[in-house]
Amino acid sequence: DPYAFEPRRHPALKPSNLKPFNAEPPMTLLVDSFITPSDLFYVRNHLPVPEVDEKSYSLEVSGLCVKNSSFNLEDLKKFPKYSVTATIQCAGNRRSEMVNVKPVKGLNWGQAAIGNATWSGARLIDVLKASGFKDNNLKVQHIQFEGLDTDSAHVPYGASIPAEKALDPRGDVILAYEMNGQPIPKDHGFPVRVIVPGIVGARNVKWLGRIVVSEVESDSHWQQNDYKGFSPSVDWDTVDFSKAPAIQELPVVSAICEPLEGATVKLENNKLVVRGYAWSGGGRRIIRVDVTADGGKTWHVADFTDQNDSKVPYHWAWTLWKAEIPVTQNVKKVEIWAKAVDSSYNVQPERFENIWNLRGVCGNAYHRVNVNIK
Ligand code: MTE
Ligand code: MO
Repeated sequence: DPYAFEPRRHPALKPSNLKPFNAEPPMTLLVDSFITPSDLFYVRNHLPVPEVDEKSYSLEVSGLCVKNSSFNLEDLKKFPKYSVTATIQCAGNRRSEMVNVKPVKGLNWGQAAIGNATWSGARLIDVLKASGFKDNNLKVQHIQFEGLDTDSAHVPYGASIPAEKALDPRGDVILAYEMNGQPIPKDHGFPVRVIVPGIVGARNVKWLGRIVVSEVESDSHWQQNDYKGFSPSVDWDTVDFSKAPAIQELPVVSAICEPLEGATVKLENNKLVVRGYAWSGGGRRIIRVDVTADGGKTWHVADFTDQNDSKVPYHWAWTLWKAEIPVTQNVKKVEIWAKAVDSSYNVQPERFENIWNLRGVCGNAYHRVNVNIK
């Protein structure tokens, strides 16, 4: 059984699939802490969890401008240890809302295929330099990653990121061996995973086995024929995956975590208390979250309850927010909407209709939640 090495999972995680395992935490637990506890962090596995022995673990580096090198865990721990607090989101987060427009192919994620953790490890650039890398060859365009998890034909999970992200001294790409101060849990890539802050979850390769410095993108299925966006009019008969770029930075997103859809809520001083998260890819900071409970006639600016230092150039972590919305006395039902604005003034689109795509990725329309007022 290829699934013989699956770890134990927190009972609060709600699976959308068991083999491979995919699950997300409840929304109210998600919004409770700026740092998502590791055992509540969503899990997205495409393949069985590989059994990796940390004593025999070895990371291979090869390709352009490097000499073939390998590093065991002790070697990686000798590099300066670097920590980064970064949010990781699956491209399919919120797919279940897009499905209301038209069916799509993909796991039916709610709004919790996202989490924020502190990751620690060696900088990718330090490991490349130790392999003889000198960044003076403009042929180097992509850094490819391979996982130790493989399909039944022994093909590993793989992905790549552009060289300019990988080599940016402020890009904070790390080969992490810790998550929230502990060895990375099995489900999240034990013993080593690459963390690519600001970039879609799919490129944050877990159980990292190989790094290839290259002129070209990874030829992996997940780089070439998945994790790409298309026009709402493209269907499975007309889709041409070679025509769309692979998703890297994700668009601005937010979600209401409290109250939940369909909940009956009590007002506090005639106000409705709404809490949620907001995040944008590429290190773009969240500058505002607007919330309405009257279809957009009046918008209320949410308070940020948790956000990293606003002076740093890149904002890899999410922002948690809270809004208190006055509701007129006799109103019995309201629909709450939330939308975030990032530091490039990108705003979420209003509706899923016009961003629908056949794989159900980048679902970032306004989040809408219906509640009954007690
Ligand atoms: N890395 C490997 N080796 N195998 C995988 O299946 N899934 C990717 C990425 N890295 C995956 C992987 C996807 S699609 C996502 S969204 C994130 O890991 C999920 O990370 P998590 O399970 O730690 O939340
Ligand atoms: Mo994903």
